[in-house]
Amino acid sequence: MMVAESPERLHGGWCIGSRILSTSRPLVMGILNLTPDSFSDGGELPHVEAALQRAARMVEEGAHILDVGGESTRPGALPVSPDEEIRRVVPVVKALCRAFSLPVSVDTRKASVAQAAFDAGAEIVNDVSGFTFDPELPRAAAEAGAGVVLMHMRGTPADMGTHTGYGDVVAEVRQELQGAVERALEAGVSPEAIVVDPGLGFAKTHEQSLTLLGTLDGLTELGFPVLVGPSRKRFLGELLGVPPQERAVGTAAACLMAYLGGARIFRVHDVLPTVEALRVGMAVREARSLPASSFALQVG
Ligand code: HH2
Repeated sequence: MMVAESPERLHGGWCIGSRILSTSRPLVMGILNLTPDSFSDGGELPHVEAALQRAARMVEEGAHILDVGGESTRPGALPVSPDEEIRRVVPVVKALCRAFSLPVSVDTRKASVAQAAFDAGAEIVNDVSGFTFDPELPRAAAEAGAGVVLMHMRGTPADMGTHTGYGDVVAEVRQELQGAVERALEAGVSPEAIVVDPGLGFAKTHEQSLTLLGTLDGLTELGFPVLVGPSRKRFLGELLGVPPQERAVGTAAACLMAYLGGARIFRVHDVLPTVEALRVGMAVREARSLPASSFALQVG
């Protein structure tokens, strides 16, 4: 099935249950990893109170969405049982929904975990497998009316490093994301609920991640808002020669480049630097669209 028209252009936003998040301005998704083994922040949020404190700071810094994860997807991470993932995620989702009014997303590949998170108040499912891992997940998302992030990956976190053989990485990622979109639509997910993500670092070499970051028009053509997740990733570490906790500036730069290339949602650990970079990007875009005379008036 071809997507003839862009839901983003038609509706100007991302429909999540009963709300619409406008994508006319960039949206920042703050990462809350409730895992002992995430690549950059594993073990930092061992209890609900720590997650609430981190979330409060993210909200203050300008986050629009909070993304809660209970299973690391770093290369070689050990799989987590659904029960353990639910045990990690659900109390935090409940507490976040009580404390804040912004939408909470659950980063999971599993229908049972997503369902438990929806029951606890989550409104988005962020699936790094692009609806390839659990055949029950698309229907669970459709029935909940959830927003859906479909990320591109090949293989699993355990073996994705061996799946980087692309001819044309942009064309192939676009085509495989189109397949993910079709799985979502067939299960009854509304087109306006869908966001696509190139999956930076997932079955991608450093060069492939950079190519995707610089060629996002290949994905915006699909007609859905594009999310990117460069945060603290290894391709930035390779470039900058710094450890994960020192990659916030590189992350903000990557997000700004992606924003100028058409991405609209940015999944990050360090909210403030990315919010500030995006504000500069927005101001430059707005200034460019002003008539020359009004610019002269402003500076004169
Ligand atoms: N990256 C990670 C996890 N989830 N979701 C989307 N949509 N896009 C991404 O790029 C993405 C994602 C990996 O980062 P992180 O959560 O920091 O690490 P870990 O998987 O080790 O918990």
